[in-house]
Amino acid sequence: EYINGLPDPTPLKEEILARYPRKVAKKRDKSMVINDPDADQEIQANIRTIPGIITQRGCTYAGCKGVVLGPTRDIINLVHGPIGCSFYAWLTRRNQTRPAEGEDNFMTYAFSTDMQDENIVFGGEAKLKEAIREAYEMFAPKAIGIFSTCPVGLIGDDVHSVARDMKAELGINIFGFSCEGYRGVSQSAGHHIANNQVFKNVVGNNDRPRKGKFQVNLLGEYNIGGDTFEIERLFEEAGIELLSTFSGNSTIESMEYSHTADLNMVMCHRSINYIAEMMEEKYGIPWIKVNFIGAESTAKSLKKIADYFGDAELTAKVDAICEREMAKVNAVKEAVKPKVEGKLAMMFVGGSRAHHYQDLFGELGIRVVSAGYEFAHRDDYEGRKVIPNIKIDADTRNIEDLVVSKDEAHFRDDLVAKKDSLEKSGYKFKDYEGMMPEMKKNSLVIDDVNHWETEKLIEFYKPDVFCAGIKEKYVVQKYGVPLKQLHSYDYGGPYAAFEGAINFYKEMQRMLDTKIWKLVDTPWKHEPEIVGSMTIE
Ligand code: CFM
Ligand code: HCA
Repeated sequence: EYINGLPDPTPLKEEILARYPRKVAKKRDKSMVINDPDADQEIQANIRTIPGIITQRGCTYAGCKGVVLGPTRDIINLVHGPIGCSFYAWLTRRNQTRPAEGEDNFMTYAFSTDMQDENIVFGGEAKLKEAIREAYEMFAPKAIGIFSTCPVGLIGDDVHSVARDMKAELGINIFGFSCEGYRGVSQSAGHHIANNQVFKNVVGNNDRPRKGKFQVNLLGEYNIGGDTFEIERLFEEAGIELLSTFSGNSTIESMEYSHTADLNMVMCHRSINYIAEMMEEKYGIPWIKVNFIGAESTAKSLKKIADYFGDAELTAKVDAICEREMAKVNAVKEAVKPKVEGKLAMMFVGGSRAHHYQDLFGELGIRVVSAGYEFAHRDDYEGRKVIPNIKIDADTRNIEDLVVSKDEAHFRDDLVAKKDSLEKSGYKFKDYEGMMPEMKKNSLVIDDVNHWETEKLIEFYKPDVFCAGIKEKYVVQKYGVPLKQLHSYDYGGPYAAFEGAINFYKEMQRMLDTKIWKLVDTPWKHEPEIVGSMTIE
């Protein structure tokens, strides 16, 4: 049965829940929502994955070392732990960088203390100090970050005291992260730890005098497949000075003076909202959400920035850029759209792209039947209300009273109701966009989807394209369904901004306008499936 152009997911959800043990079913039920954008729906998110379930999630170390600090090219990111934690995170994320002639770039290296049994038994601090000295002698970096893996916390090595000692000994900036993999329930805890330490140890260390008229930072953009380069180009043309990106194509110096910005733009809210809020609280820098995935979203985001500054010349430049670029984008879109329109897509990734990429699919008329995040929080899903926020005159405002919707906090309806009068007295409200209010009625939203549910989704919807990561890719493709990696972009990209949209349209045509996937054959299509029974309660 179709409702609103989408198949009714009720039987699918029932089938999935019926196969689980009772307690598991009760839990999963709350993380699977048949969407209704007009209703005030809640979803369960950011909770521990049920043991035994094959999750898509990663660990806290991945969120801290890989995601937030990974793209910093001139900080030596030294991992304190067994070599596997470094090896399996080595150059897998496709975050790109462009150092100027003579500038440091350590991103191609994997720095590790290579912990051995002996260090687990007798402690690894001495080895860590040696590794820091060695890295300093060989590379003379401006800064070193130390990242804790699971055993570090278990044996009690104190990376922070090592960092203090070595900072005193070597005279460079050295800081540690207690980002052991098992902390928290996913990568998300690692983002938070990374944000706190970068804010504490880096931001504000350099009061570089103002250079541009409009100075901004771009937060939560990691230059996967060159996305940041595309956005940087647009800013440059519009006369917006990008001080620092956290952390795609960044330098430590740029982060040190990032507090001199007029405005923070937040692209991936999930991974970096903490720095945005801390900068607002300490330096009075307001932040707005932007989305440069999708041509229309890019134009909208550029206009949002111009609106913020309220400068006629800037607005005119932005308008001209958008008009010129949209003409190019539309020409490709018109060619591709008829070939892919009406197809079905689903996407299960991370904590923001499963939402942002829906704009690109929407532009091509591809229907998103089901989507979800790996580790987002409720606000990333539900956030639909305007969130009141302090602006500029920070010290005359009661910040505590007004900063809402952090993590699990419920929206403050009372403040929303007072929106008009608060605005009159100088508060600025900002849109708090989320996945569910922007998805169609009757689509299926699933948090922390697991391997088995993925298979059920494919059998039920028979999607034309499935978007996820490397762990899902080949299983899905063996079903005869093409999988587009929205993490690494496979070997493609950039997909951000206008040029990125064009690249993505062409990629969708390549993947969807072909019969090749129908030819995929697998043994389980012909041989009977072995159905296991689940009896654990
Ligand atoms: Fe933000 Fe990201 Fe994402 Fe993320 Fe990630 Fe990534 Fe992602 Mo992979 S920071 S939440 S922790 S947009 S690494 S660049 S692709 S899961 S959707
Ligand atoms: C991470 C990084 C990751 C993994 C991608 C994937 C990335 O979570 O540790 O599963 O394909 O984008 O590189 O999200």
